Amino acid sequence: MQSTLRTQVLKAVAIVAMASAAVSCRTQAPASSTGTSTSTTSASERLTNERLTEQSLIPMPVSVTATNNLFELTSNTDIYVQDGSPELRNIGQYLANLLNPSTGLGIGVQTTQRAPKQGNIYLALRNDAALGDEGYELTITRDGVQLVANKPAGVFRGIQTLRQSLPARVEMTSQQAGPWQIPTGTIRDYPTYEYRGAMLDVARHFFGVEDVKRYIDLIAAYKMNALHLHLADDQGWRIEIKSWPRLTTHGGSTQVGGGKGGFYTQEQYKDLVRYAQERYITIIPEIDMPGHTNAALASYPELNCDNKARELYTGIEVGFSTLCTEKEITYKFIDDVVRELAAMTPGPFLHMGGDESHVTPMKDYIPFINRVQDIVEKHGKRMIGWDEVTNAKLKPSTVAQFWAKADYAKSAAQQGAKVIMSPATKAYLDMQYDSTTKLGLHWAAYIELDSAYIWDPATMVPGVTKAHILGVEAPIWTETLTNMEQLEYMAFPRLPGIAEVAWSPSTVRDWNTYKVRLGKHGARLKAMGINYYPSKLVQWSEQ
Ligand code: TNX
Repeated sequence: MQSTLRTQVLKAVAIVAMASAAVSCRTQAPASSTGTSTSTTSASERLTNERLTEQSLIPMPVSVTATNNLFELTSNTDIYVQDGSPELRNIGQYLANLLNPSTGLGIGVQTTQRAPKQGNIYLALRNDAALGDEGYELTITRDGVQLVANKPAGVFRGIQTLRQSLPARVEMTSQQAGPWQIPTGTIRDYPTYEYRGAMLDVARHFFGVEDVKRYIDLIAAYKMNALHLHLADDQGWRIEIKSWPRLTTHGGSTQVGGGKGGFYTQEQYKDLVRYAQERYITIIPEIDMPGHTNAALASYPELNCDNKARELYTGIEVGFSTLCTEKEITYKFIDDVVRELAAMTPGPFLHMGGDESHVTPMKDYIPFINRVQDIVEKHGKRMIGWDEVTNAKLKPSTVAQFWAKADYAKSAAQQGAKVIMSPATKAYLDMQYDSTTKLGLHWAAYIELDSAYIWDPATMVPGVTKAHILGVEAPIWTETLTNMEQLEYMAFPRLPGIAEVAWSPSTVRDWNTYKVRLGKHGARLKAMGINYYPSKLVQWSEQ
Protein backbone atom coordinates (compact mmCIF):
# COMPACT_ATOMS: atom_id res chain seq x y z
CA MET A 1 0.00 0.00 0.00
CA GLN A 2 2.49 2.55 -1.17
CA SER A 3 0.20 5.40 -2.20
CA THR A 4 1.84 8.04 -4.35
CA LEU A 5 0.62 10.84 -2.09
CA ARG A 6 2.29 9.20 0.86
CA THR A 7 5.50 8.66 -1.06
CA GLN A 8 5.68 12.29 -2.09
CA VAL A 9 4.87 13.76 1.29
CA LEU A 10 7.15 11.41 3.11
CA LYS A 11 10.08 12.44 0.98
CA ALA A 12 9.34 15.98 2.11
CA VAL A 13 9.22 14.89 5.74
CA ALA A 14 12.50 13.02 5.45
CA ILE A 15 14.26 16.15 4.28
CA VAL A 16 13.21 18.22 7.27
CA ALA A 17 13.26 15.51 9.88
CA MET A 18 16.89 15.44 10.86
CA ALA A 19 16.36 16.14 14.54
CA SER A 20 19.50 15.33 16.50
CA ALA A 21 19.65 13.53 19.82
CA ALA A 22 19.57 15.76 22.82
CA VAL A 23 22.61 15.73 25.05
CA SER A 24 21.91 14.47 28.52
CA CYS A 25 22.59 16.88 31.31
CA ARG A 26 20.73 15.13 34.01
CA THR A 27 21.49 16.45 37.46
CA GLN A 28 23.91 14.22 39.32
CA ALA A 29 22.73 13.47 42.79
CA PRO A 30 24.71 14.61 45.83
CA ALA A 31 26.08 11.60 47.71
CA SER A 32 24.51 12.50 51.02
CA SER A 33 23.13 10.00 53.50
CA THR A 34 20.07 10.53 55.63
CA GLY A 35 22.32 9.72 58.61
CA THR A 36 20.96 9.22 62.09
CA SER A 37 18.61 6.43 62.86
CA THR A 38 15.42 6.83 64.82
CA SER A 39 13.74 3.67 63.59
CA THR A 40 14.10 0.15 64.94
CA THR A 41 16.30 -1.04 62.03
CA SER A 42 19.85 0.27 62.30
CA ALA A 43 21.05 2.66 59.63
CA SER A 44 23.86 0.31 58.62
CA GLU A 45 21.37 -2.43 57.74
CA ARG A 46 19.52 -0.04 55.46
CA LEU A 47 22.44 1.74 53.82
CA THR A 48 22.68 0.65 50.24
CA ASN A 49 24.42 1.17 46.97
CA GLU A 50 21.09 1.11 45.18
CA ARG A 51 20.26 4.67 44.30
CA LEU A 52 17.16 6.43 43.12
CA THR A 53 19.17 8.01 40.30
CA GLU A 54 19.92 4.52 38.99
CA GLN A 55 16.33 3.34 38.82
CA SER A 56 15.36 2.88 35.20
CA LEU A 57 12.54 5.40 35.19
CA ILE A 58 10.62 5.93 31.92
CA PRO A 59 9.80 8.68 31.12
CA MET A 60 12.86 10.24 32.70
CA PRO A 61 11.83 12.76 35.39
CA VAL A 62 12.85 16.41 35.31
CA SER A 63 14.99 16.02 38.42
CA VAL A 64 16.06 13.13 40.61
CA THR A 65 18.11 13.51 43.78
CA ALA A 66 19.27 10.37 45.57
CA THR A 67 20.08 9.77 49.22
CA ASN A 68 21.63 6.39 49.94
CA ASN A 69 19.02 4.71 52.07
CA LEU A 70 16.02 2.52 51.55
CA PHE A 71 12.36 2.60 52.45
CA GLU A 72 10.69 -0.76 52.82
CA LEU A 73 7.02 -1.63 52.41
CA THR A 74 5.93 -4.02 55.16
CA SER A 75 2.72 -5.58 56.36
CA ASN A 76 2.37 -2.50 58.61
CA THR A 77 2.41 -0.12 55.64
CA ASP A 78 -0.78 1.68 54.69
CA ILE A 79 -1.59 4.38 52.16
CA TYR A 80 -2.80 7.57 53.86
CA VAL A 81 -4.65 10.07 51.72
CA GLN A 82 -5.34 13.63 52.71
CA ASP A 83 -8.87 13.95 54.02
CA GLY A 84 -11.46 15.77 51.94
CA SER A 85 -10.68 14.55 48.42
CA PRO A 86 -12.65 11.53 47.18
CA GLU A 87 -10.43 11.58 44.09
CA LEU A 88 -7.31 11.11 46.20
CA ARG A 89 -8.98 8.23 47.95
CA ASN A 90 -9.65 6.56 44.60
CA ILE A 91 -6.04 7.09 43.61
CA GLY A 92 -4.95 5.58 46.93
CA GLN A 93 -7.10 2.56 46.17
CA TYR A 94 -5.64 2.32 42.64
CA LEU A 95 -2.16 2.20 44.21
CA ALA A 96 -3.22 -0.40 46.77
CA ASN A 97 -4.68 -2.51 43.96
CA LEU A 98 -1.35 -2.31 42.13
CA LEU A 99 0.72 -3.26 45.15
CA ASN A 100 -1.32 -5.91 46.91
CA PRO A 101 -1.45 -8.83 44.44
CA SER A 102 2.35 -9.12 44.13
CA THR A 103 3.44 -7.98 47.59
CA GLY A 104 0.67 -9.75 49.48
CA LEU A 105 1.11 -7.08 52.17
CA GLY A 106 -2.57 -6.22 52.47
CA ILE A 107 -1.89 -2.50 52.18
CA GLY A 108 -4.98 -0.52 53.19
CA VAL A 109 -6.16 2.99 52.36
CA GLN A 110 -6.86 5.46 55.18
CA THR A 111 -7.78 9.12 55.20
CA THR A 112 -5.86 11.49 57.43
CA GLN A 113 -5.66 15.17 58.43
CA ARG A 114 -1.86 15.21 58.66
CA ALA A 115 1.22 13.28 57.52
CA PRO A 116 1.09 9.73 58.92
CA LYS A 117 3.60 8.12 61.27
CA GLN A 118 6.64 6.40 59.84
CA GLY A 119 6.43 3.36 57.61
CA ASN A 120 3.54 4.61 55.47
CA ILE A 121 2.78 6.19 52.10
CA TYR A 122 1.18 9.64 52.14
CA LEU A 123 -0.70 11.16 49.17
CA ALA A 124 -1.61 14.84 49.44
CA LEU A 125 -2.44 17.99 47.48
CA ARG A 126 -0.28 21.06 47.99
CA ASN A 127 0.05 24.37 46.12
CA ASP A 128 3.26 24.26 44.15
CA ALA A 129 2.79 26.29 40.97
CA ALA A 130 5.95 24.98 39.29
CA LEU A 131 4.41 21.50 39.17
CA GLY A 132 1.44 22.58 37.02
CA ASP A 133 -1.59 20.35 36.46
CA GLU A 134 0.20 17.03 36.16
CA GLY A 135 3.50 17.49 37.99
CA TYR A 136 4.32 15.92 41.35
CA GLU A 137 6.97 15.75 44.00
CA LEU A 138 7.86 12.33 45.36
CA THR A 139 9.97 12.19 48.51
CA ILE A 140 11.20 8.87 49.78
CA THR A 141 13.00 8.69 53.11
CA ARG A 142 13.80 5.67 55.22
CA ASP A 143 10.71 6.58 57.24
CA GLY A 144 8.13 6.87 54.52
CA VAL A 145 6.94 7.96 51.10
CA GLN A 146 5.30 11.32 50.47
CA LEU A 147 3.73 12.13 47.11
CA VAL A 148 2.32 15.64 46.66
CA ALA A 149 0.90 17.56 43.70
CA ASN A 150 -1.30 20.52 42.86
CA LYS A 151 -3.97 18.27 41.37
CA PRO A 152 -5.06 14.65 41.71
CA ALA A 153 -3.79 14.06 38.14
CA GLY A 154 -0.28 14.90 39.37
CA VAL A 155 -0.57 12.41 42.21
CA PHE A 156 -1.67 9.79 39.68
CA ARG A 157 1.35 10.49 37.44
CA GLY A 158 3.64 10.32 40.47
CA ILE A 159 2.28 6.90 41.34
CA GLN A 160 3.63 5.62 38.03
CA THR A 161 7.08 6.77 39.12
CA LEU A 162 6.69 5.22 42.55
CA ARG A 163 5.67 1.99 40.87
CA GLN A 164 8.84 1.97 38.74
CA SER A 165 10.97 2.61 41.85
CA LEU A 166 9.94 -0.77 43.27
CA PRO A 167 11.38 -4.10 42.05
CA ALA A 168 9.99 -5.16 38.65
CA ARG A 169 8.22 -8.15 40.19
CA VAL A 170 5.77 -5.72 41.84
CA GLU A 171 4.02 -5.77 38.43
CA MET A 172 3.22 -9.48 38.66
CA THR A 173 -0.36 -10.49 39.38
CA SER A 174 0.61 -13.39 41.68
CA GLN A 175 2.33 -13.10 45.07
CA GLN A 176 6.11 -12.68 44.94
CA ALA A 177 8.87 -12.77 47.54
CA GLY A 178 9.96 -9.48 49.15
CA PRO A 179 11.73 -7.41 50.26
CA TRP A 180 9.83 -4.44 48.78
CA GLN A 181 12.39 -1.68 49.01
CA ILE A 182 12.58 1.75 47.38
CA PRO A 183 15.81 3.76 47.24
CA THR A 184 15.47 7.11 48.99
CA GLY A 185 15.60 10.57 47.48
CA THR A 186 13.43 13.23 45.90
CA ILE A 187 11.90 13.46 42.43
CA ARG A 188 10.34 16.65 41.11
CA ASP A 189 8.71 16.15 37.79
CA TYR A 190 6.23 17.64 35.31
CA PRO A 191 5.46 17.17 31.60
CA THR A 192 7.03 19.06 28.71
CA TYR A 193 3.90 18.74 26.52
CA GLU A 194 0.36 18.96 27.82
CA TYR A 195 -1.00 16.41 25.30
CA ARG A 196 0.62 12.96 25.38
CA GLY A 197 -1.40 10.42 23.52
CA ALA A 198 -1.75 7.10 21.81
CA MET A 199 -4.17 6.24 19.01
CA LEU A 200 -5.75 2.84 18.55
CA ASP A 201 -7.41 1.88 15.26
CA VAL A 202 -10.37 -0.30 16.26
CA ALA A 203 -11.92 0.04 12.78
CA ARG A 204 -9.61 -2.13 10.64
CA HIS A 205 -9.65 -4.88 13.24
CA PHE A 206 -12.03 -4.56 16.16
CA PHE A 207 -10.64 -4.61 19.70
CA GLY A 208 -13.15 -5.26 22.50
CA VAL A 209 -13.67 -3.36 25.75
CA GLU A 210 -11.25 -5.52 27.79
CA ASP A 211 -8.47 -5.04 25.22
CA VAL A 212 -8.97 -1.28 25.18
CA LYS A 213 -8.88 -1.22 28.99
CA ARG A 214 -5.58 -3.06 28.94
CA TYR A 215 -4.19 -0.55 26.43
CA ILE A 216 -5.39 2.27 28.69
CA ASP A 217 -3.57 0.68 31.63
CA LEU A 218 -0.40 0.31 29.59
CA ILE A 219 -0.32 3.90 28.34
CA ALA A 220 -1.18 5.19 31.84
CA ALA A 221 2.00 3.54 33.13
CA TYR A 222 4.00 5.91 30.91
CA LYS A 223 2.08 9.04 31.97
CA MET A 224 0.15 9.45 28.74
CA ASN A 225 -3.10 11.39 29.12
CA ALA A 226 -5.02 10.87 25.86
CA LEU A 227 -6.36 7.83 24.02
CA HIS A 228 -7.56 8.63 20.52
CA LEU A 229 -9.90 5.89 19.26
CA HIS A 230 -10.19 5.62 15.47
CA LEU A 231 -13.82 4.49 15.56
CA ALA A 232 -14.85 4.42 11.91
CA ASP A 233 -13.14 3.65 8.63
CA ASP A 234 -13.88 1.88 5.34
CA GLN A 235 -13.83 -1.54 7.00
CA GLY A 236 -16.04 -0.88 10.01
CA TRP A 237 -18.10 1.50 12.14
CA ARG A 238 -17.49 0.73 15.81
CA ILE A 239 -19.61 3.08 17.92
CA GLU A 240 -23.37 2.82 18.32
CA ILE A 241 -25.19 5.91 17.01
CA LYS A 242 -28.80 5.58 18.09
CA SER A 243 -30.22 7.85 15.36
CA TRP A 244 -28.44 5.86 12.60
CA PRO A 245 -28.53 2.26 13.89
CA ARG A 246 -27.39 0.48 10.72
CA LEU A 247 -23.95 2.08 11.07
CA THR A 248 -23.11 -0.59 13.59
CA THR A 249 -25.56 -3.42 12.89
CA HIS A 250 -24.45 -3.50 9.26
CA GLY A 251 -21.38 -1.25 9.06
CA GLY A 252 -19.80 -2.84 12.13
CA SER A 253 -20.41 -6.42 11.07
CA THR A 254 -17.04 -7.16 9.51
CA GLN A 255 -13.37 -6.12 9.45
CA VAL A 256 -10.16 -6.54 7.44
CA GLY A 257 -9.94 -10.13 6.27
CA GLY A 258 -13.72 -10.68 6.60
CA GLY A 259 -13.91 -11.55 10.32
CA LYS A 260 -16.97 -10.69 12.32
CA GLY A 261 -16.00 -7.19 13.42
CA GLY A 262 -17.91 -5.67 16.32
CA PHE A 263 -18.79 -2.36 17.94
CA TYR A 264 -19.20 -0.65 21.30
CA THR A 265 -22.69 0.08 22.56
CA GLN A 266 -23.00 3.56 24.02
CA GLU A 267 -23.03 1.99 27.51
CA GLN A 268 -19.79 0.14 26.81
CA TYR A 269 -18.24 3.27 25.38
CA LYS A 270 -19.22 5.31 28.46
CA ASP A 271 -17.66 2.60 30.61
CA LEU A 272 -14.40 3.00 28.63
CA VAL A 273 -14.55 6.78 29.05
CA ARG A 274 -14.99 6.32 32.82
CA TYR A 275 -12.19 3.77 33.03
CA ALA A 276 -9.86 6.14 31.22
CA GLN A 277 -10.96 9.09 33.36
CA GLU A 278 -10.04 7.17 36.50
CA ARG A 279 -6.54 7.02 35.03
CA TYR A 280 -6.57 10.72 34.08
CA ILE A 281 -6.78 9.84 30.41
CA THR A 282 -9.16 11.57 28.02
CA ILE A 283 -10.70 9.51 25.25
CA ILE A 284 -10.83 11.31 21.91
CA PRO A 285 -13.31 9.70 19.52
CA GLU A 286 -12.55 9.88 15.81
CA ILE A 287 -15.05 9.50 13.00
CA ASP A 288 -12.99 9.82 9.83
CA MET A 289 -14.57 11.78 6.93
CA PRO A 290 -15.24 12.59 4.12
CA GLY A 291 -12.96 9.72 3.01
CA HIS A 292 -12.47 6.45 4.91
CA THR A 293 -16.28 6.18 5.08
CA ASN A 294 -17.16 3.01 3.18
CA ALA A 295 -18.76 1.36 6.25
CA ALA A 296 -21.22 4.28 6.53
CA LEU A 297 -21.78 4.35 2.76
CA ALA A 298 -22.59 0.63 2.88
CA SER A 299 -25.06 1.14 5.72
CA TYR A 300 -27.07 4.07 4.27
CA PRO A 301 -27.58 4.43 0.50
CA GLU A 302 -28.63 8.08 0.91
CA LEU A 303 -25.09 9.07 1.95
CA ASN A 304 -23.87 8.24 -1.57
CA CYS A 305 -24.27 10.73 -4.43
CA ASP A 306 -25.81 7.95 -6.57
CA ASN A 307 -28.09 6.76 -3.74
CA LYS A 308 -26.64 3.27 -4.03
CA ALA A 309 -25.29 1.52 -0.96
CA ARG A 310 -21.70 0.35 -1.27
CA GLU A 311 -20.60 -3.22 -0.52
CA LEU A 312 -18.90 -3.82 2.82
CA TYR A 313 -15.11 -3.71 2.41
CA THR A 314 -12.54 -6.03 4.00
CA GLY A 315 -9.33 -5.10 2.14
CA ILE A 316 -6.66 -2.57 3.13
CA GLU A 317 -6.64 -0.04 0.30
CA VAL A 318 -7.24 3.60 1.21
CA GLY A 319 -8.61 6.69 -0.52
CA PHE A 320 -11.53 5.26 -2.54
CA SER A 321 -14.57 6.36 -0.52
CA THR A 322 -16.23 9.72 0.10
CA LEU A 323 -19.38 11.05 1.67
CA CYS A 324 -21.52 12.97 -0.81
CA THR A 325 -20.45 16.49 0.11
CA GLU A 326 -23.18 18.21 -1.88
CA LYS A 327 -26.18 16.57 -0.17
CA GLU A 328 -27.87 18.16 2.86
CA ILE A 329 -28.58 14.71 4.33
CA THR A 330 -24.81 14.32 4.74
CA TYR A 331 -24.69 17.27 7.12
CA LYS A 332 -27.78 16.05 9.00
CA PHE A 333 -25.95 12.74 9.41
CA ILE A 334 -22.78 14.44 10.66
CA ASP A 335 -24.76 16.63 13.03
CA ASP A 336 -26.47 13.58 14.56
CA VAL A 337 -23.20 11.67 14.90
CA VAL A 338 -21.40 14.65 16.44
CA ARG A 339 -24.29 15.34 18.84
CA GLU A 340 -24.35 11.75 20.12
CA LEU A 341 -20.55 11.58 20.35
CA ALA A 342 -20.25 14.94 22.10
CA ALA A 343 -22.81 13.82 24.69
CA MET A 344 -20.55 10.86 25.59
CA THR A 345 -17.33 12.86 25.56
CA PRO A 346 -16.34 14.81 28.66
CA GLY A 347 -13.09 15.95 27.02
CA PRO A 348 -12.86 19.03 24.78
CA PHE A 349 -11.95 17.28 21.49
CA LEU A 350 -13.67 15.37 18.70
CA HIS A 351 -11.46 14.06 15.89
CA MET A 352 -13.10 14.29 12.47
CA GLY A 353 -10.37 12.65 10.36
CA GLY A 354 -10.03 14.40 7.00
CA ASP A 355 -7.08 12.32 5.72
CA GLU A 356 -6.55 10.69 2.35
CA SER A 357 -9.80 11.88 0.77
CA HIS A 358 -8.38 11.15 -2.67
CA VAL A 359 -11.74 10.96 -4.43
CA THR A 360 -13.16 14.15 -2.92
CA PRO A 361 -12.28 17.08 -5.22
CA MET A 362 -10.47 19.87 -3.30
CA LYS A 363 -13.23 22.31 -4.28
CA ASP A 364 -15.65 20.12 -2.31
CA TYR A 365 -13.24 19.09 0.45
CA ILE A 366 -12.55 22.63 1.70
CA PRO A 367 -16.17 23.75 2.26
CA PHE A 368 -16.92 20.32 3.71
CA ILE A 369 -14.19 20.63 6.37
CA ASN A 370 -15.25 24.20 7.13
CA ARG A 371 -18.80 23.02 7.72
CA VAL A 372 -17.70 20.10 9.88
CA GLN A 373 -15.71 22.53 12.04
CA ASP A 374 -18.91 24.57 12.53
CA ILE A 375 -20.88 21.47 13.50
CA VAL A 376 -18.26 20.42 16.06
CA GLU A 377 -18.17 23.93 17.50
CA LYS A 378 -21.97 24.07 17.68
CA HIS A 379 -21.86 20.99 19.91
CA GLY A 380 -19.35 22.65 22.22
CA LYS A 381 -16.21 20.80 21.14
CA ARG A 382 -12.91 21.53 19.42
CA MET A 383 -12.11 19.72 16.19
CA ILE A 384 -8.93 17.76 15.60
CA GLY A 385 -8.18 16.75 12.01
CA TRP A 386 -5.33 14.99 10.21
CA ASP A 387 -2.91 17.50 8.65
CA GLU A 388 -4.78 17.72 5.31
CA VAL A 389 -7.57 19.69 7.04
CA THR A 390 -5.16 22.62 6.85
CA ASN A 391 -6.40 23.06 3.27
CA ALA A 392 -9.54 24.52 4.84
CA LYS A 393 -9.74 27.67 6.95
CA LEU A 394 -8.92 26.47 10.43
CA LYS A 395 -10.57 27.96 13.48
CA PRO A 396 -8.11 28.99 16.20
CA SER A 397 -9.64 26.26 18.38
CA THR A 398 -8.99 23.55 15.78
CA VAL A 399 -5.99 21.23 16.15
CA ALA A 400 -4.12 19.76 13.17
CA GLN A 401 -2.48 16.38 13.63
CA PHE A 402 0.78 16.24 11.68
CA TRP A 403 1.41 12.79 10.25
CA ALA A 404 2.88 13.27 6.79
CA LYS A 405 3.13 16.65 5.21
CA ALA A 406 5.35 19.24 6.89
CA ASP A 407 3.86 22.09 4.84
CA TYR A 408 0.42 21.38 6.26
CA ALA A 409 1.72 21.42 9.82
CA LYS A 410 3.51 24.70 9.16
CA SER A 411 0.45 26.24 7.59
CA ALA A 412 -1.71 25.10 10.55
CA ALA A 413 0.71 26.86 12.90
CA GLN A 414 0.61 29.98 10.72
CA GLN A 415 -3.17 29.93 10.86
CA GLY A 416 -2.95 29.95 14.66
CA ALA A 417 -4.09 26.36 15.16
CA LYS A 418 -2.25 24.05 17.54
CA VAL A 419 -0.47 20.99 16.21
CA ILE A 420 -0.23 17.42 17.51
CA MET A 421 2.98 15.78 16.35
CA SER A 422 2.57 12.23 15.01
CA PRO A 423 5.23 11.96 12.30
CA ALA A 424 4.65 8.64 10.54
CA THR A 425 8.41 8.19 10.14
CA LYS A 426 8.89 8.24 13.94
CA ALA A 427 5.67 7.80 15.87
CA TYR A 428 3.67 5.26 13.83
CA LEU A 429 3.68 2.11 15.91
CA ASP A 430 2.37 0.01 13.01
CA MET A 431 5.57 0.62 11.03
CA GLN A 432 7.88 -2.39 10.97
CA TYR A 433 11.05 -2.30 13.07
CA ASP A 434 13.13 -3.58 10.14
CA SER A 435 12.73 -5.64 6.98
CA THR A 436 12.43 -8.87 8.99
CA THR A 437 9.40 -7.75 11.04
CA LYS A 438 6.44 -9.93 10.08
CA LEU A 439 3.61 -7.69 11.30
CA GLY A 440 2.93 -4.11 10.30
CA LEU A 441 3.60 -1.96 7.25
CA HIS A 442 6.59 0.04 6.06
CA TRP A 443 5.24 2.71 3.72
CA ALA A 444 6.63 5.52 5.89
CA ALA A 445 9.81 3.89 7.23
CA TYR A 446 11.30 1.05 9.16
CA ILE A 447 11.39 2.41 12.70
CA GLU A 448 13.91 0.80 15.06
CA LEU A 449 13.87 1.85 18.72
CA ASP A 450 16.59 4.47 18.28
CA SER A 451 14.75 6.15 15.42
CA ALA A 452 11.45 6.22 17.33
CA TYR A 453 13.29 7.90 20.24
CA ILE A 454 15.74 10.26 18.58
CA TRP A 455 13.62 13.19 17.47
CA ASP A 456 12.49 16.42 18.97
CA PRO A 457 8.90 17.52 18.32
CA ALA A 458 9.96 21.17 18.58
CA THR A 459 12.51 20.93 15.74
CA MET A 460 10.90 18.27 13.52
CA VAL A 461 9.14 20.71 11.20
CA PRO A 462 10.68 24.11 10.45
CA GLY A 463 8.10 26.76 11.34
CA VAL A 464 6.44 24.56 13.96
CA THR A 465 7.97 25.34 17.34
CA LYS A 466 7.19 24.28 20.89
CA ALA A 467 4.70 27.14 21.27
CA HIS A 468 2.62 25.76 18.37
CA ILE A 469 2.64 22.20 19.63
CA LEU A 470 -0.10 20.83 21.84
CA GLY A 471 1.73 17.55 22.19
CA VAL A 472 2.72 14.20 20.77
CA GLU A 473 0.71 11.14 19.79
CA ALA A 474 1.71 7.62 18.77
CA PRO A 475 -0.90 6.03 16.47
CA ILE A 476 -1.21 2.31 15.85
CA TRP A 477 -3.11 1.28 12.73
CA THR A 478 -4.41 -2.25 12.69
CA GLU A 479 -4.62 -3.43 9.08
CA THR A 480 -2.21 -6.27 9.98
CA LEU A 481 -2.88 -6.56 13.72
CA THR A 482 -5.64 -8.86 14.91
CA ASN A 483 -5.08 -9.33 18.65
CA MET A 484 -3.45 -7.82 21.75
CA GLU A 485 -0.32 -9.92 21.50
CA GLN A 486 0.41 -8.50 18.06
CA LEU A 487 -0.58 -4.99 19.07
CA GLU A 488 1.78 -5.09 22.05
CA TYR A 489 4.63 -6.41 19.92
CA MET A 490 4.39 -3.36 17.67
CA ALA A 491 3.66 -0.82 20.44
CA PHE A 492 6.35 -2.04 22.84
CA PRO A 493 8.89 -0.90 23.52
CA ARG A 494 8.50 2.07 21.16
CA LEU A 495 5.55 3.51 23.06
CA PRO A 496 7.53 4.17 26.28
CA GLY A 497 10.14 5.95 24.15
CA ILE A 498 7.54 8.21 22.54
CA ALA A 499 6.01 8.80 25.97
CA GLU A 500 9.43 10.05 27.07
CA VAL A 501 9.69 12.30 23.99
CA ALA A 502 6.39 13.86 25.07
CA TRP A 503 6.99 14.06 28.83
CA SER A 504 10.70 14.64 29.47
CA PRO A 505 12.59 17.84 28.67
CA SER A 506 14.99 17.39 25.76
CA THR A 507 17.83 18.21 28.18
CA VAL A 508 17.38 14.88 30.03
CA ARG A 509 16.81 12.81 26.91
CA ASP A 510 19.66 10.88 25.36
CA TRP A 511 19.51 7.61 23.42
CA ASN A 512 22.68 6.17 24.96
CA THR A 513 21.38 6.46 28.51
CA TYR A 514 17.81 5.68 27.50
CA LYS A 515 18.78 2.33 25.99
CA VAL A 516 20.42 1.31 29.27
CA ARG A 517 17.30 2.29 31.21
CA LEU A 518 15.14 0.44 28.69
CA GLY A 519 17.31 -2.67 28.95
CA LYS A 520 16.73 -2.79 32.72
CA HIS A 521 13.07 -1.93 32.18
CA GLY A 522 12.66 -5.12 30.12
CA ALA A 523 12.14 -7.15 33.29
CA ARG A 524 9.26 -4.85 34.18
CA LEU A 525 7.68 -5.20 30.72
CA LYS A 526 7.92 -8.95 31.18
CA ALA A 527 6.35 -8.75 34.64
CA MET A 528 3.51 -6.68 33.15
CA GLY A 529 2.94 -9.52 30.70
CA ILE A 530 3.75 -7.34 27.70
CA ASN A 531 4.75 -9.10 24.50
CA TYR A 532 7.51 -6.70 23.45
CA TYR A 533 9.99 -6.66 20.58
CA PRO A 534 13.44 -7.54 22.02
CA SER A 535 15.46 -5.22 19.79
CA LYS A 536 19.13 -6.06 19.31
CA LEU A 537 19.97 -2.41 19.89
CA VAL A 538 19.32 -2.92 23.58
CA GLN A 539 21.00 -5.18 26.12
CA TRP A 540 18.06 -6.67 27.97
CA SER A 541 18.73 -7.57 31.58
CA GLU A 542 17.71 -11.02 32.76
CA GLN A 543 16.34 -10.10 36.21
C1 TNX B 1 -2.24 6.14 6.72
S1 TNX B 1 -2.18 8.06 8.88
C2 TNX B 1 -3.52 6.37 7.19
C3 TNX B 1 -4.31 5.23 7.68
C4 TNX B 1 -3.59 3.93 7.53
C5 TNX B 1 -2.13 4.12 7.88
C6 TNX B 1 -1.33 2.87 7.87
C7 TNX B 1 -3.49 8.44 8.25
C8 TNX B 1 -4.04 9.72 8.67
N1 TNX B 1 -4.04 7.61 7.37
O1 TNX B 1 -5.54 5.19 7.01
O2 TNX B 1 -4.17 3.00 8.36
O3 TNX B 1 -1.58 5.03 6.97
O4 TNX B 1 -0.06 3.05 8.36
